[in-house]
Amino acid sequence: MHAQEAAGKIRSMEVRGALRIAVAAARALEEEIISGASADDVRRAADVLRDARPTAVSLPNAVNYVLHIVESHASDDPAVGRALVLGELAAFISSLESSIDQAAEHGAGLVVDGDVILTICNSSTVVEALKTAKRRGRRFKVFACETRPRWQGHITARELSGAGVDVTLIVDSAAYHTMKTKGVTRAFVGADTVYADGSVVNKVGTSQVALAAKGAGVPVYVLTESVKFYPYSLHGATVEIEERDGAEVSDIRGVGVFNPAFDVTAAENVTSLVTEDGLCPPGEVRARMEEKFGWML
Ligand code: RUB
Repeated sequence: MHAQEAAGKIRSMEVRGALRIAVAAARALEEEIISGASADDVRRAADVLRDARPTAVSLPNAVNYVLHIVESHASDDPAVGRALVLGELAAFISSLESSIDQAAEHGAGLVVDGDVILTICNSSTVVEALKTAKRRGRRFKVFACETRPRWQGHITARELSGAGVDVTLIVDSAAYHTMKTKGVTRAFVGADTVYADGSVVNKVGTSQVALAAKGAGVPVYVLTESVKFYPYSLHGATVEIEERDGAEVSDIRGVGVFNPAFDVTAAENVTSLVTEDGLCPPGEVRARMEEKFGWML
């Protein structure tokens, strides 16, 4: 899939979820390079992809890393440079793809028999972790928030049910009540962007789930690959919170709609992040970010 087409699919949310959009963008740039695009063409394609959605930094991080690979071979002999770029790009894409399995593996390791896990939205990392735990023979239940207005929780419920996981849908506003009355033992959520202070941007409603979890004494785990770390947040930058069309929520004439797609969960409401490298308490994010993203800063 070329860059324009990939950007269109990311924009329309046919391809969605922070990790998937990062992989789709990297693959699209790989495709451009394979078809002989010049460095300028690749830069233009990168701009189009980067702008497809604003909140998940996995997208610009992946795009910028591909450009970094391209730039670092700019002075090589063209044929040699191209082969090296494609080799490094393939390794990068495969590391992105394996980071989800590794993060999911660590997430699955947290699941014990008798767990009741609440989740929101559709995080491929969370779903993969729960499927892995199921394959390992763990006995647990899942409550999935529907995730208005685009119902990504239904995708989660379908995927988990298809893997034989005991999953129950709840309306988003039932999260606290469910924690209090159904013995929820932990919340698993995904991430679109992770800030240096350990706070996390994810699907709108995640911060309410985390606040409810705090009130109910339920630990909150954020399953995230480190490609979602936002290195510029080390200097205080934040990402734009995507606001989507009000028509996704309501068509009542004369009534305005505010439809933010993401929110920020404070670090103090996160028990731990779980990355491809294992558990990462919010207080350790800054050090991990500096270590992983030195090339960008
Ligand atoms: C998806 C969403 C997911 C994260 C993590 O939002 O908020 O929780 O992207 O997903 P949208 P993953 O549906 O608006 O893209 O773990 O798959 O990267």
